[in-house]
Amino acid sequence: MVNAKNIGHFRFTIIKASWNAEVTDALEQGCLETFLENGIPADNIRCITVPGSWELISAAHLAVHSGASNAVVCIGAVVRGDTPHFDYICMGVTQGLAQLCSSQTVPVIYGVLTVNTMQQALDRCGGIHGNKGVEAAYTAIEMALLAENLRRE
Ligand code: RBF
Repeated sequence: MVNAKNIGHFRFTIIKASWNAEVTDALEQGCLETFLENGIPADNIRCITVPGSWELISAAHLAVHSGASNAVVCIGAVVRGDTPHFDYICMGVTQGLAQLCSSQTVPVIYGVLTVNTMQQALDRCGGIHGNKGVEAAYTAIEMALLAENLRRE
């Protein structure tokens, strides 16, 4: 649990890619439950689905510029295949989200698994390595608090 004052006024957007849905559904669930457990009302959490991780970039851009969120969490799972697509998608998504982070003031949280095997993804969405969606939610809360505190100074 977050040891912080009232954070019930925060609004969050979770954007989930549908590719490898077995993984991303579990990440989204972990993220959503963590927000709820920490006192964020369900009405303050917007869940959006996009086709693949590549589309996280434009959806995050739209979400940030809608001005309705204290932080935006991007959730995806890119699993290495037989072609160089993995490298291009990982690089594109990472650079696209990094560029979005540095060009505006709403925190954008990177909840994208980039793994060599499906087992590695399953281990990180509720398996032996925890659920990275839960970690993404805590990161979003921490960054939303930071942004709010800095704005008040
Ligand atoms: N999207 C993912 O989120 N994870 C993947 O592992 C993934 N692998 C892909 C592999 C190939 C060969 C292609 C063409 C697309 C893949 N995508 C994946 C989808 C991609 O993020 C995007 O939705 C599409 O390329 C349409 O812009």
